[in-house]
Amino acid sequence: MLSRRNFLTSAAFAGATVAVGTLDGCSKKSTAAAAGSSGGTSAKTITLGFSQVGSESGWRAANTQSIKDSATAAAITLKFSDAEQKQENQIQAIRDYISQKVDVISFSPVVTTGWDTVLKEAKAAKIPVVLTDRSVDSDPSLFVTLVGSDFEAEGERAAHLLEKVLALPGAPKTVNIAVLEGTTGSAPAIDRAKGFKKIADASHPEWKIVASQTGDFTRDGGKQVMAAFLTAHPEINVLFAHNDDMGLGAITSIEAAGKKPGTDILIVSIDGTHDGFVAMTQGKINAIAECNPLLGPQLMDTIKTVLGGGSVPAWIKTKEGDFMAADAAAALPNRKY
Ligand code: GYE
Repeated sequence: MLSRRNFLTSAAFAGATVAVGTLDGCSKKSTAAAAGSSGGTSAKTITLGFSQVGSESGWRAANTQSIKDSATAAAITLKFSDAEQKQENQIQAIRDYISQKVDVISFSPVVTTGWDTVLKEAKAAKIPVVLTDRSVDSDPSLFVTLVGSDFEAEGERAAHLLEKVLALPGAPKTVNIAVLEGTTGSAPAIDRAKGFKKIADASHPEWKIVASQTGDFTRDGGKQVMAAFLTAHPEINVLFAHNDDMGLGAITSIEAAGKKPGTDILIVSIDGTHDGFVAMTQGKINAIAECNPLLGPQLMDTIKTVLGGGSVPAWIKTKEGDFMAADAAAALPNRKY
C-alpha cells in the first residue's frame, strides 16, 4: 500500500505551515506571527487535533497512552477523539478540528481509501496533516508525512518467523495455515497479507492457506472466526494472526476445541503486546513480529518540526524486533507495552 519508499520533503506544506504557528521560542519572526491579534509576545502553544482509530486492541491502548503522554511532555494541547473504528466518525472529527482552527491535525486512518475530500478541506484551511500508524491511498501532497511502521515488512518478518518455528523439532511437514486478517481495507491488513504472501509464494509451495478471514483486530473477532475455522477446517495446524489480540482470542477457541495452542496449532502474530508476550512464555504463541505503538514522542517531534517550517521525510519509520517464544521470558520484564 505504501509505495512511497523514497524520502521526500514536506515542501508542499512549508508555505502553509510557517504561517500557521511556531514552537516555544523557536523563531522570533514566527512567534510574533503566531501571537497574532492578541499582540502577546509569548510563544503560542500548539493545538493538535488527533483522531484515533478506536480502542480495538492492546496495541491501540498503548498507542493512545503514548500520544497523550508525549503531548503533555511536549507542552502540546491535545484534542483527542476515538472513532470507534468508523471512518465517518474520523471524517467528522477532522472537520470539527478544521472548524476549531487547530494548528495541526493527526490521525490514524481506519482504512486506506476515501480521504481525499476531507484532506483537501484541511489543505484549503492551511492546516497540515501528519498521519500516524496507518497510511492512506491519497495524493501524497495532501499530507505531510507518515509516522509509523512498515506493515509489508512486518508480514514478511512474520513469514520468516514461521519458517523458524517450522524448523523446530516436532513441527509438521504439511502446513495448513489459517489467517486472521485485520480490519478489511486497513493498511496493516492489506500490507501484512501482502508481505506474508510474498515470502510464501516465493519460497514455500508446501504452505497452504486453507482459511483467511477478518477478525477486525479484536480479541472477540479472533475468537469467533477461529471457532468457525476449526469446525470447517480441522486440518489447520498453523495460525497467522495479523495482531496479538486476534491470536489471543483464537487461543480460547483452540483450547475449547480440545487442541493445544502452540503445539497442535502453531501461532505467529504481530504487535508484541504484554499479553502476547505472556502467551509466548506459556508456549501458546510461538513467535511475534513486533509492531511498536509508542509513536507519541516521534509524532510530537515531527509536529514541532513541521510547524517550525522544517522539512521531514515522507515516511518516518519505526524500528522493530522479532521474538521467538524461547526469547519471551527474558524479554518480558523490559517490555514497555
Ligand atoms: O497491529 C493492531 C491494531 O494499525 C498497527 O492496529 C496498527 C494495528 C495493530 O488494532 O493491533
